[in-house]
Amino acid sequence: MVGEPQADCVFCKIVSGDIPATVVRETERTLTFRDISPQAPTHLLVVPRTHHADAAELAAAEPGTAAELLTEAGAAAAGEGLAAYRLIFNTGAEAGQTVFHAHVHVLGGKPLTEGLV
Ligand code: IU
Repeated sequence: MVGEPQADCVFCKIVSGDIPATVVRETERTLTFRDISPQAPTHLLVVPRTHHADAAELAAAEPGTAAELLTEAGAAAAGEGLAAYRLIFNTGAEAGQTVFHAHVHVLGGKPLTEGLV
């Protein structure tokens, strides 16, 4: 069923607690944790508790949860003391998506003015 946990999904396992993660925020619908391989001094991931392959699929199925990824990203950035930050939704393998459970990267803590990629 749409949104159901997937046995082979690492983020579903983080949501269920089967795989540990450093969780910084949680809501009824989302979890925010530190990326295991940080690309900036602050690198967080905000994920829905439900399983959807990418952000567009999440938005189609659960627009309220998709919006909450953004409010949680902002709240998490504020919690990290970030005045400026970048949000990234990699969508599709050719765009660099490696985990096919919707997520937004929250990156900050260093200048990010050198371009998008
Ligand atoms: P991507 O947008 O699918 O490329 O991002 C996946 C991210 O998930 C990537 O930055 C990984 O470092 C991160 N990650 C993680 O934090 N914990 C894990 O157990 C695994 C991946 I697997």
